Amino acid sequence: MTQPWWKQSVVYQIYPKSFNDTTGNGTGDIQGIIEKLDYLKTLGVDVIWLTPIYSSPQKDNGYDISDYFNIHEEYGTMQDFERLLQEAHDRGIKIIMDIVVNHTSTEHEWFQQSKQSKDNPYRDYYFWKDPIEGEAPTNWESKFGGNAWAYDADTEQYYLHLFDVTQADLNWENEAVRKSVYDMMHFWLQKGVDGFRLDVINLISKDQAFPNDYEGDGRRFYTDGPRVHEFMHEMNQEVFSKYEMMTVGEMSSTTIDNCVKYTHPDRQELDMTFSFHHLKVDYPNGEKWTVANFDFKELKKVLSDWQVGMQEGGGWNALFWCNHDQPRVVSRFGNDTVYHNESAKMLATTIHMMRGTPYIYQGEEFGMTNPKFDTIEDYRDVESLNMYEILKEQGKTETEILAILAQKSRDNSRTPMQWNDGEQAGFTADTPWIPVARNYKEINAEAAVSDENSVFYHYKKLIELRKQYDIITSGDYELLSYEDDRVFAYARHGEGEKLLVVNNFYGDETTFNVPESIDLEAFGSELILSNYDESQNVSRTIKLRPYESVVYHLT
Ligand code: TEU
Repeated sequence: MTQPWWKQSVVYQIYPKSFNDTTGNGTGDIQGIIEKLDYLKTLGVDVIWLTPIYSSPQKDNGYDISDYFNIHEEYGTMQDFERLLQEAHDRGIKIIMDIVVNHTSTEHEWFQQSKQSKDNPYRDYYFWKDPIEGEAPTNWESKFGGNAWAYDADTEQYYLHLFDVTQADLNWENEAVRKSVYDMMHFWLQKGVDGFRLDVINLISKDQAFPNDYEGDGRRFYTDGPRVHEFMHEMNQEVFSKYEMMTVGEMSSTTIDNCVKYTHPDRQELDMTFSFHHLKVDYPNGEKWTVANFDFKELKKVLSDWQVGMQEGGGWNALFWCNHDQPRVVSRFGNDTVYHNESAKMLATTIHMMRGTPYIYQGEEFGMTNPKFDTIEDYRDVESLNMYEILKEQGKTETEILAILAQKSRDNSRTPMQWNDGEQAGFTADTPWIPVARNYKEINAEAAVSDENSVFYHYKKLIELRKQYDIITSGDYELLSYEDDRVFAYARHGEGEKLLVVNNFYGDETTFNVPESIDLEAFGSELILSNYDESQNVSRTIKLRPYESVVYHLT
């Protein structure tokens, strides 16, 4: 069966601010991306996802957009962007843009107009509400801490901001807002971009009664909200359906049912979704801001529920461990010291062999780690800095807070790309906007590219395998090892063939018994991937060394 191209693709996420600085101002830029396209070509990725490069006051590193039609100065010009697109296309690499339309920066012209007066034509581009008994209209909480409504003294009303106070939520009930957004989307598609990643797109439809939430933080009144599928279908019809493109929606606190709806081809909404439940297995009782080990069984269960649920419903997953909001996976679910290479490769195999489209976040391909910052001075992220204050107010000590941030901060993934072992890891000639992680002399792209056993070549191999074995895209997923305390094993079932994927998630030796339901005698088998020099061929009992990971193709 021929698959849409985006099902057989691997996407590479670039966070431009931390990728490669060519001007020496400490911040990455578009020219810096162009310089590294050959590196990405060597890795073999099909698509680049660029996080926001539009004009922005950078309160939330570009997720606060003040002008959707221009490039943020520090990153370069529209000509630079057009060259990047051309150079990428010349190498057979596609580019998708990050579309942030749940909110704009409060410096956006629409908001500047909107706050002028109650009867300004742009007033209804945002949500403005009167105070209730002198207080905010609802008790909803901002995702970055505090109440989600901000008071404007001039017009004596509150506006809604689910994120930072400078990120005002757009009113999607207003047709003019929707029309403006679709026009902007056409602008970028007509330039030739190949698709969109849509930021928190499942939050755009709010319950218009704006109820107080006495059981939670308000999210149930806007997550996968009342009109969201209608809006997504409209967006598809007005925009996506007119181009050969891919779309991936970022879904905050969503459900399998909703993601099936977003991505089932018959419904014509989106191609695939990011969901985050597998990255909450180190949030005990849902609490992110604690130091905690991850719950391994829960990790297997959540990933497997999403694999099976989306498969049965006819939807499609985006597969990922890392992005610019998450800690580095080798520090989180692997071992970033003694078994750095083994565990980074094992984690890569675990996610890439599942059903869906894999995403690699810059630096993940050679095992970048959390930086282990030990002073608040090193942090830059608005969420981390807000939480620092909030945790302090809650009575936590400086040491406790720093330990929490070292594990949970979004800055863990935002430190500069470690290109080589030179000054500032080759990222910049000046002082980087955020410090480089201290381990750059050992962990860097140049070292990885010059070592054929590196994590880099493991990722390259995973991308090649996807092109060679259709079953990686099309096979049905089945979890084989829920009860096992160390092993995450699963099968992919195709017609007359199978993949058997067996991963030891811990630093001790262990064995795995392949369940009788897999009739090993009926198949020939080939070891197609391993993270050790010599791994055994398949047998009923598979012996595994620390973090060992093997993939067998049964035919
Ligand atoms: O993130 C949305 C989101 O809900 C998160 O992953 C967020 O970082 C988390 O809730 C914080 O605890 C997207 C972007 O990826 C993120 O960088 C932006 O800050 C956010 O939207 C607002 O645009």
